[in-house]
Amino acid sequence: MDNEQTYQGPQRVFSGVQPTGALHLGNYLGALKNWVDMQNNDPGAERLYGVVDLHAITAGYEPEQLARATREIAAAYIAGGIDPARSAIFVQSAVSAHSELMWLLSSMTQMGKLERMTQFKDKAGKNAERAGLGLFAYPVLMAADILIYRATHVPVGEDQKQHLELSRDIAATFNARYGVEFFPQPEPVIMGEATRVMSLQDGTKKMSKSDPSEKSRINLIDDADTIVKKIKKAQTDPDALPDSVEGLAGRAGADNLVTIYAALAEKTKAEVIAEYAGQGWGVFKPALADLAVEKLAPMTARMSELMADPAQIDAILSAGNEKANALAEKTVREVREIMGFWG
Ligand code: AQP
Repeated sequence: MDNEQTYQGPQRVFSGVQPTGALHLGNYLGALKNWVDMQNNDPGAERLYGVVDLHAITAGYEPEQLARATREIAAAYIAGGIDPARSAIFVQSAVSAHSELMWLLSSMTQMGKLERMTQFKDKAGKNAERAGLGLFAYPVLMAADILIYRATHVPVGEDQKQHLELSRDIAATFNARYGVEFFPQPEPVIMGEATRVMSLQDGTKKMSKSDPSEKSRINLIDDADTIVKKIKKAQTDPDALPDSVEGLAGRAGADNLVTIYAALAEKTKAEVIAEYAGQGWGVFKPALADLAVEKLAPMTARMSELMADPAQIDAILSAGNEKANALAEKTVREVREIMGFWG
C-alpha cells in the first residue's frame, strides 16, 4: 500500500472561513492577515485555504446567496494577499472527501467531548434540543477539513482553539486505534495582537458575522464613510487612554480599539499606548478610522474588481479544487485502507 504511515512531507497549512456573510475585521486580523504573513515568510510550506461552505449551512442561510457569498470570501482571500499561485483557494463542498472523512472520524468522536464545545453552547443557546445535528457535529467536520490534508499548521483566531484541540484529539485517537502514525498533530497558529477582535458595540462579545447589529463590526466591503461612522459610534468609556497596557484592564471597549489599532499598524499595544497615553477618544477614534480606511480601502477596491468578474474567481476556485481533490482523495483512500474497508 502506498500510504505514508508516518507523515514526512512538507509543512502543510490549512485554514478556512465559512461563507456566512461578509468578512469582517476580526476574520481579517485573526485569520486572513496571518495566512498572508505565513505565505510570504515560509515559501517551503504547502498551503490550502478553503471557503468552508458545508459549515455555512449549519445555521439558517439563504440558498440563493450561498454561491455569491462563497465567491465573495474567495475574493477577500485574494484581495487580502493570498496568491493563488502559491496557495490553493478552493471550495469545501467541491471536495467530497471532507464529508467522507467526517463520517469516518465521527465513529471515534465521543458525544461528551462535542457537548463541551463552547461554540455549540453559544450558537445553540437555550434551545440545544432543537439545534441541528450539523451544528453539533461541526467540530468533527472541522477536524476532517484539517486532517484530510494532514495539515501540520492551522492559523486561526482564539475562538477556534477549542475546536483545534478536538482535532488533535481525534487525530491521536485514530493513530492509537489503528496503530499508525498517520495523522500529524495539527498545530494551532494563533498570532498577532488581535487574536480575538471584539464587537464595536459590546467589548465583551466577539465580533461576528452573525451579530444582528451591523454597527458591531467593520466589514471588508464597508466604504470609508461607513468605517468612520462605525468607529465613531464604537463603545468606549469616559476616561482618556491610560499610560500603560495594564490600565486597559476592565475597559473592554477601550482595550478592543487599542488592539485593533495595534494589529492594523503592526505595532504592539504598548507602542500604541505610548503614543496615545492621556489622549481622549476624540483624538484616538479619528486616528483609528484613518488607519482602518488606509489599510482596508485597497482591499475593498480589489474585492469589487474581482466580484465584477465572477468567471475569474471561478477559474481560481476550479484550479484550487483540483489540487485539493488530489490531496484529499489520496488521504481518504489511505484511511479506508487503514480502517479495513473492502476494496
Ligand atoms: N472576532 C474575531 N477575532 C479574531 N478572529 C476571528 N475569527 C472569527 N471571528 C474572529 C477567525 O476567523 C476565521 C474564520 O471564522 P469563521 O467565519 O469560519 O467562523 P467564526 O469563527 O464562527 O466567525 P464568525 O464571524 O463568528 O462567523 P459566524 O458569525 O458565522 O459564526 C477563524 O480562524 C476564526 O478564528
